[in-house]
Amino acid sequence: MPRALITGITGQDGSYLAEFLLARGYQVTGLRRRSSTQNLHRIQHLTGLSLVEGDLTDLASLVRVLDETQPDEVYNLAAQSFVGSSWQQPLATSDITGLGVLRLLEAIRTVNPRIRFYQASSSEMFGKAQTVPQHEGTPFYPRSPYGVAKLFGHWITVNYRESYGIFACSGILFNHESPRRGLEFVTRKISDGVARIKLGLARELRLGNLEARRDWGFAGDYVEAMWLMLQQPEPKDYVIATGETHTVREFVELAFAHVGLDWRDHVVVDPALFRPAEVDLLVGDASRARRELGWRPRVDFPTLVAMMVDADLERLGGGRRAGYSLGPDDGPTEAGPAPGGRSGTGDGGRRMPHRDDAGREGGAPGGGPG
Ligand code: NAP
Ligand code: F7E
Repeated sequence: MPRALITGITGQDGSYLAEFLLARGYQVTGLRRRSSTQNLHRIQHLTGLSLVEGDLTDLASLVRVLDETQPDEVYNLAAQSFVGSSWQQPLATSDITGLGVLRLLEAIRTVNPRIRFYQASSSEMFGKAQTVPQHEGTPFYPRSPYGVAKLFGHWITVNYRESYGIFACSGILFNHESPRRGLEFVTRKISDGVARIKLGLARELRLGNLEARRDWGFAGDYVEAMWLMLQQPEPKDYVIATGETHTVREFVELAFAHVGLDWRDHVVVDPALFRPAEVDLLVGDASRARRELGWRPRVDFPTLVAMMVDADLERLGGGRRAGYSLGPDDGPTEAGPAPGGRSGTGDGGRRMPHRDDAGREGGAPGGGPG
C-alpha cells in the first residue's frame, strides 16, 4: 500500500487530495500544526486518514514525522496562502511559505532522498505577467511577499532536484476554488455574501478591485494533477490551469444572477480592500500537463460559480427557509440543521458531521488589503 504525507491537510487542497489518495488505496497521513481552536471541519468526513503534529517552521518536527511515517510521496500544501495577509505578515509568510519548503526538502534529504516530493507553487509567481498566457517558460515577476516566498519555494525545489537527484516536482497551479475555499478569498467571499443577501442575512457585499482577472478552476480537478506529476518517469514542473480568464466582476455578476439578484444593488467597492500591488491578469497555458499527464479540467466557470453559491445557500439553511430550490441534493444532512447553518461538504462529497459553520475563516479585517 503506497504511503503519502500531506502537509496543509486542514486546508482546501489538503482535504481534496486526501480524499483522492484514500480512494486510490493510499495510506494517508496529514501533518497539522498545533491550534487552540478546532480546524478539522474539511476533513472530518474522511475515514482512514491519520494525523500527526508538526510545523513547517520546525525542522526537527519534519524529520521526526518523516522518520515515523516513512512516506513514498510527500505533498507540500502547507503555506500562509492568503496574498492579502502577506503584506500584514511578510516575515511569517516568508518563513512558512518560502523557507518551509527548504526545511521539508532538507528533512527528505536526511531521512530518505528517494521520497517523491510535490511542491504547491503558484501562478502568483508570474505576478506582473510577462507573457499571455503564462506557461512553464514564462519569466516570473511576483507582486507580493506571498509571490516572492513561493518563488523561493519553487526554485529551491528545482535546485534540490538538480543538486541531489530528488524526484521533486513543482506544480504551478492557477487559482482553484470550491465550497471548501477559505472565506477570505474573493470567490468564497462572494458566494457566501450572495447567499447571505439572498437569505436576508446581509444587505451588502464589500469588495476591492473588480477588474482583476483570474484563471479559476475547481480544486477537486487540480489535486489529480498533483498526483499525476508524481507518477511520471521524470520529475518536471507543470502549469495547471483552465486557459480561461474572468474578471472578479464577472464572478460577481454570475453569482448574483444565479439567485435572481442584480449585483449592482448590493456590491460596494471599498478602496481599503485594494492591494498595495495588484496582479492584473492571469491565464494559464496547461498544454504540457494536457500532453504529458493527460490532465484536463472538468468543471467550467459557470458551473463552479453555481456550485459555490448553492453550497453556501445550503450551509446557511436557505434551501428550505428561502423556498429556494437547490436541486436534487437538497436533502437533510447527517447532522441535520445546526444553529447558524447546516452541515455538509456542499460539493457532492460525503457529509461532515461536525462542521463548525459558525467559525468564519478570517476574512480581510477592516482596513487591510483584501
Ligand atoms: P489553505 O486552504 O490556506 O491551506 C493552507 C494549509 O497550510 C492549512 O492546512 C494550514 O493549516 C497549513 N499551514 C499554514 N502554516 C503552516 C505551518 N507553519 N505548518 C504547517 N502547516 C501550516 O490553502 P489551499 O488553498 O488549500 O492551498 C494549498 C497550497 O497550494 C498552498 O501552499 C497554497 O499557497 C498553494 N496554492 C493554492 C492555490 C489556490 O488557488 N488554492 C493556487 C496555487 C497555489 P491551519 O489550518 O493550521 O492554518
Ligand atoms: O484574490 C481581488 C484581489 O484573494 C483574487 C490564493 O489561493 O490564488 C489565490 O490568490 C483577486 C485579487 O486570490 C477582493 O485583489 C477584489 O486580484 O481570491 P484572492 P489570489 O490573490 O489570486 C493564488 C493562485 C494563490 O496561490 C493564493 O494562495 O480578487 N479582490 N476584492 C479581492 N480579493 C479578496 N480576497 N477580497 C476582496 O474583497
